[in-house]
Amino acid sequence: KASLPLVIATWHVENATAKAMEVLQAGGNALDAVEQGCMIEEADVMNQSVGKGGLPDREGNVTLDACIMDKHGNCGSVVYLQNVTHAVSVARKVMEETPHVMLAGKGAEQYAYELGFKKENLLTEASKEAWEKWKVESEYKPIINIENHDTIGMLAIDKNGDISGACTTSGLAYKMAGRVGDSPIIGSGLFVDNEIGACVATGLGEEVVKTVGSFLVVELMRQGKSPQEACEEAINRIVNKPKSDYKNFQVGYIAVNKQGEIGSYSIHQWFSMTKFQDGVNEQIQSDFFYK
Ligand code: SD4
Repeated sequence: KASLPLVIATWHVENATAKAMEVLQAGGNALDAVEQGCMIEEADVMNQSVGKGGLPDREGNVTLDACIMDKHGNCGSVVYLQNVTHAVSVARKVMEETPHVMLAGKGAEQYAYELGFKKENLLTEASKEAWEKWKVESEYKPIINIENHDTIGMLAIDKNGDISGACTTSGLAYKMAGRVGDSPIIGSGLFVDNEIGACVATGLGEEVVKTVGSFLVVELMRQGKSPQEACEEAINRIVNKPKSDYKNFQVGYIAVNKQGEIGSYSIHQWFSMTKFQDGVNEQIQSDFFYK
């Protein structure tokens, strides 16, 4: 039996998994752990794909997508949230304090201010400069593994064996204004079923949405596949589509099951997962499809 608690996250985010583990070690539950873990990346201005410092859309707006899901199957999400760093915390409030699952744009922002979240300019000088440079050619194409760490998706199992997950992102750099990705869409960017396991996605959100990727991975685990097999099958669904353009985009999944077994798989090389278990906080390179 796997040793608990356990935290896994997309990409190379050891500070975030360390925070989550600290919460778990202090007796916190998996929900608190994933929220606080994700907040580390949201506040990190060096991470240009999450929260403050995120790369803007093609008109210069930084817009955030995030969601969270607990052991009871409750979920909350925010889409197209502007001027508030901790999108994952607003998503948690949507889950816990409102009769709704999803708040978008101005309404989500207004709700955040009512809760006492601070209004902040999320476009840092570095991200503004990158955008201005991009504008010269304004060529839009998905960039594979644009950074070594990216959207953060995190899954945790606490010492009681209960699972929660969260996901937060500024979405694709230079997306069209108004674009929403997979990350705040329950079942696509994230899915948690405390009986079975959980999955979170990263990469080109459009492709994840089209295959309802995270729900698919959890359902495959329900049918008996290991987390690794389930992630591989979900990637296969994308790359095996007739006319799939998979050579030009990345998608990666990480998953955990109720037994604490983990898996990860991506289309292209250099996707990684960070795992914190038994006192070891390590980056694990993911196996991948396109060799
Ligand atoms: C999106 N899935 O908005 C996110 C972006 C991402 O690695 O994960 N990038 O489509």
